[in-house]
Amino acid sequence: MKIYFAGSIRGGRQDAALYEQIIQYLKTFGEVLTEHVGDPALTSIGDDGPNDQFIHDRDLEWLQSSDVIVAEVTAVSMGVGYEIGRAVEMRKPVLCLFREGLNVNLSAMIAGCAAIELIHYSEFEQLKKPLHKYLFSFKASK
Ligand code: 6IA
Repeated sequence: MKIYFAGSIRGGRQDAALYEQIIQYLKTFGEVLTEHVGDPALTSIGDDGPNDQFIHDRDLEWLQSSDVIVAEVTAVSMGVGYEIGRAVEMRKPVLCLFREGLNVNLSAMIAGCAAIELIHYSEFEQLKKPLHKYLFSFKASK
């Protein structure tokens, strides 16, 4: 199973360590195509590598080739929202993860989309069980 993990880069790197934890857990279910999203060395400047068109086109190819998209949506990110929208258009299964209690409101365009599965949680350990349930049932249905 190919998993596309989406998390904020230029939107802010405050959750980078959490992304890394989630990615390591996701790797027990399949191949994570976007491991760099959890790289603590990747800053919100995010322009120390290939140009933006290269990043966009390569990421969309990965998105197209993935079986499932898991997006951490607590940190507001234009790129993550864009990836989710494109994935929904591609009719890919999309699972969003949102942390509660941080005085952040989730966009209605994510919370209100019937095609998106949403998990509310407050810390990583709490996430394991529902993530396992979602990915395991998904894997079994393939
Ligand atoms: O708007 P944002 O930058 O927060 O968007 C983050 C999302 O877009 C992530 O889920 C990534 O999949 C994708 N994305 C945005 N910027 C990059 C990027 N930057 N590299 C890979 N994916 C990206 C350059 C990194 C640098 C080491 C060359």
